[in-house]
Amino acid sequence: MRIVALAGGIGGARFLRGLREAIGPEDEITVIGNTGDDIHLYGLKVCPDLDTVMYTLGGGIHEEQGWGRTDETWSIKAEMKEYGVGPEWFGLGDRDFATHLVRSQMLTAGYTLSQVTEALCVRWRPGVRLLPMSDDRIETHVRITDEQGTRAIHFQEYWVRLHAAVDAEAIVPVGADTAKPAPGVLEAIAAADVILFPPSNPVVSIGTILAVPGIRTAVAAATAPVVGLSPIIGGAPVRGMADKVLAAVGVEATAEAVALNYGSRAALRDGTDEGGPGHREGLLDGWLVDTADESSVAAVEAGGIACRAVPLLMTDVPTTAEMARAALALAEQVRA
Ligand code: FO1
Repeated sequence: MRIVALAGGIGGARFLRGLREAIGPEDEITVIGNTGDDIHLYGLKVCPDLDTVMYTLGGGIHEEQGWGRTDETWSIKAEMKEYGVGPEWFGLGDRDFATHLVRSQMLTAGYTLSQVTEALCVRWRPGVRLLPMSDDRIETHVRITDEQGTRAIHFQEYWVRLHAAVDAEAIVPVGADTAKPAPGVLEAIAAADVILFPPSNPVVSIGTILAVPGIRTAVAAATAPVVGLSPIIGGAPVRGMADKVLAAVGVEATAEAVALNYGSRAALRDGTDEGGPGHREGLLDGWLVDTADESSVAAVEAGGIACRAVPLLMTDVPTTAEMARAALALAEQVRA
C-alpha cells in the first residue's frame, strides 16, 4: 500500500513514527513536508519541519524538546553571542548546525532542496520517502499589532520569540502563490492508496502545504481516501499555537471546526460542490477526533465526513501506532 502523509514538525513526525510501526513490509510511506517554517540564519537555510521528521524517524531527535538533536552542545551559539550576532532567541545547536551547513553548501552548489533532502536522508534512513512540498522558497509570515505597530514577522519569530502571546491577525505563506510542487509530490498524491493528514497544525503546516498551487486540487481529486487526525483535543491544541493561527483564519479551535474547514470530498463526488468564485474543494473522507471530543462526531458526519472517536494523545510509539491503525481502518471503511 502506498501511503502519502502531509506533515509539519513535531506532531507530524511523532505520528509518522507510529505509522511506520503500524504498516507492513510491503507498504511504503511518502511524506510531503512543510517548508513554510524555513528560515535563513547566518547565511544558512534551516528547515525545521523537514529536520524534525528526519531526526525523529532517524533516531537523532531530542525527545523531550521534540526538535533539534539529542546530546546537543551550544558552542557556536555562544561564540556568535560573543560577536553580538543573533538572533539569540532561536536555538541552533552545534550538531544541528552541521545539517544546515551541508544543506546550504549543496544548495549553493546548485542542488535543489529535494535533492539535498534525499542526500541528508542517506545518513538518517528515516524509512519513509521525505519530499519537501516545494523546491521554491516559501516562508510563512504572521501579521501582528503590538507597541511597534502593525507588521508582518517570520513565523519562527512569532512562535519562538513571542511564544504566540500576541494575536495573529493574518497568516501569509510568502512565495507560495508562485511556487511549484517539488518533483514527485503530485505524482505521489495521484498514485496513493491512502492519504493522511497527521495531527499537524491545520494552518501553518498542512494549510501551507495545501497553499502550494496544485497540491490542494491534487488531494481533492485523488482516487485514494483522505483521512485526517485532529490536532485539537478538548478545544485546545495538544502542543503549539494552532488556536492562535486558527483564529487568524476565522476557524474555531475545535476538532469539529477544523474538520469542516478542511471540508468534505463527498460534495465533490455527489455533485453538490459546484465550484465558482472563491471555491475551495473539500478534502476529507474521514476524520479522527479524540475520545474527549466524542460529542462532535455527529456534527462532523453531518458535514459529509466519516468520523470516529479514538484516543489521540501520542504518549508513546505503540499508542501512536494504534492511532495510525485507526486512521488506516477508517480509510478502508470510506474507500469509494
Ligand atoms: N523551537 C523553539 O521553541 N525554540 C527554539 O529555539 C527552536 C529552535 C529550532 C531550531 C531548529 C529546528 O529545526 C527547530 C527549532 N525549533 C525551536 C522548533 C520550531 O520552531 C517549531 O516547533 C516548528 O517550526 C513548528 O513546526
